[in-house]
Amino acid sequence: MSGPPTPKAGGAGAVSVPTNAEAAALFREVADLLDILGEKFKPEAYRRAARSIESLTEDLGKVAGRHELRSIPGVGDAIEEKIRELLETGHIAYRDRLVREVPPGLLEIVRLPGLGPKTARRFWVDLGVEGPAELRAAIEAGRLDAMKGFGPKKIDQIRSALAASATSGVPDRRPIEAVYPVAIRLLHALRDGAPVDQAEIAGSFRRGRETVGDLDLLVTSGAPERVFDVFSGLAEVREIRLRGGTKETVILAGGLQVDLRVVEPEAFGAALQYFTGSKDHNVRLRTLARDRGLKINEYGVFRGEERLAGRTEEDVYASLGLAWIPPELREDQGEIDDASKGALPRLVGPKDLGSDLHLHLDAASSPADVERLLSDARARRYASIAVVVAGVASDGSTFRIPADLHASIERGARGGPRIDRVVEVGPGPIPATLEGERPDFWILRPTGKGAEAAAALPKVDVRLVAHVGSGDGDPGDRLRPWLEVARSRGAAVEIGPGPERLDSRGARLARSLGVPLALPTGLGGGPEDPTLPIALAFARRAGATVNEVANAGGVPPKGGRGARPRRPG
Ligand code: DGT
Ligand code: CA
Ligand code: CA
Repeated sequence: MSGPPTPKAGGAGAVSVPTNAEAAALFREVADLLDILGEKFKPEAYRRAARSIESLTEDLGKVAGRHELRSIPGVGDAIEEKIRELLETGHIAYRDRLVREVPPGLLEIVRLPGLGPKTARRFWVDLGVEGPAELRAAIEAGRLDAMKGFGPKKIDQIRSALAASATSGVPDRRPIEAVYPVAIRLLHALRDGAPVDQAEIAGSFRRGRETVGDLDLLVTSGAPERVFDVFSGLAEVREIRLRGGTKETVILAGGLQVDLRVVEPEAFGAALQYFTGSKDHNVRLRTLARDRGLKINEYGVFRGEERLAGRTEEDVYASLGLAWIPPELREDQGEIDDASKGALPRLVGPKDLGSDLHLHLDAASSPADVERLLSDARARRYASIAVVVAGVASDGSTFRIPADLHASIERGARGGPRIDRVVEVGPGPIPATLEGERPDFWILRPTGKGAEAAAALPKVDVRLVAHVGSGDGDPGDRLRPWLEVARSRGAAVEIGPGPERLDSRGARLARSLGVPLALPTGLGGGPEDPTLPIALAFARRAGATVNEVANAGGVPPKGGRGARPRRPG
């Protein structure tokens, strides 16, 4: 999605050696630039070289070291020289010159879905268009209508591609929970329907980052072509962007880009490590390797020619003297130091969850839904679940679940788990309509009033502060008062996906203030429900251990005042 990476100079005047992927991206960029400049055969030559470089199963530097660059398909004198220049200096002067000849906006146009360099050239030459904004203006002025090859449908496509890319200056990123269902479907489609042995999702998705730019899938297979055929034939896939020997890039119906790479089993762990990133984490790892006289890349960890590790991630980290680092921590925030000292936290995991503190039913829910929650909870061996039976809505009005649901909750849980009944209130006095409620515990949610109003809430047993979002930007000032309320009440704060929960930054702040986290469990949601996996990812990114999660690690305390004498069976 972002442009070709520019190799950065490493520390102490050293040139950071570009990866094969970086080199290929640069040559592909050269091809695009030449196309825009109207060159005839050269662009295809550079693209061919880029494809070959991408399909190499070893480092370009290694091939160069053996003086065998010319054996790479598509690499002749001119390209060999540029590869050497790139490896030695981190730059290709020819590429830099071409960049100066072409208006930068044209490369942005090239990167829009459905558009290529030849089309960008036509906009430039025929219409004088030099960037996305001018292209948008040209479309609105009807100047494309007269151009050959641009029917109304094509023009509409370009218009929406422009609109999608224009929402902000930064590349289009999506909330991870929005990407989760399709990511899981793609993974399972590969595991079940393609000749793959191992298959994993890498990249920011695996790190549980709040937003995802594109998806990175990794598989091992003896038949890459068949894997690509299966993959690009999936219903979710709208178009194939690029297919090489070991990599395919597709665009999904919703516009999301997915990179699928086939790697050797001996290198699967190294590739998984490399493509999980983050880039900053990888850069630090490379430095550490170099300090130890080793080299790490997407094929393994090497001493000279000898591969010390590559098959599993554990081996890769171990060969550098490190404990395996959970992907959620790989952001270069001190985790490599911790791993070298054996000081990584034992992060909370899915098996640690033991109860649910916050389930909602609504007017459309039926007793069968209550049953489904219970049977899911049983399958997960939860000790209890909590259902909101009444409360104050975000608009200040009060609600109560229908009588038949009440009845089924009363009847429910014969064979466990316990059902806690919960009432949600805002800060301030309890509304008259809810005064008679005697729930097992209370949830506090902000309802327009500030956190200071919580002082007026009677001393009821508030066990959770929920429906508080991190919002955009620095969550600190807005969150702190609510977290103080949670702490003073002995309540946990809910984290997880969506605007009404804390993300990993909010979770980190909560931890730093000693406020326990509560994870929504997504009971009843099915295998594609992102709620629990993403909540866990955020908790783990925040460094949370099992002791810091209110609904993890053993049986939760029984309901407070008003608890009925009912036990799990
Ligand atoms: P995203 O897609 O923007 O949400 O973030 P990531 O982290 O998934 O980044 P992406 O998809 O560009 O690449 C996946 C990982 O692969 C990244 O975290 C580190 C590694 N990687 C990919 N391309 C490069 C590269 O050109 N240089 C370096 N050093 N690492 C790379
Ligand atoms: Ca990615
Ligand atoms: Ca990617």
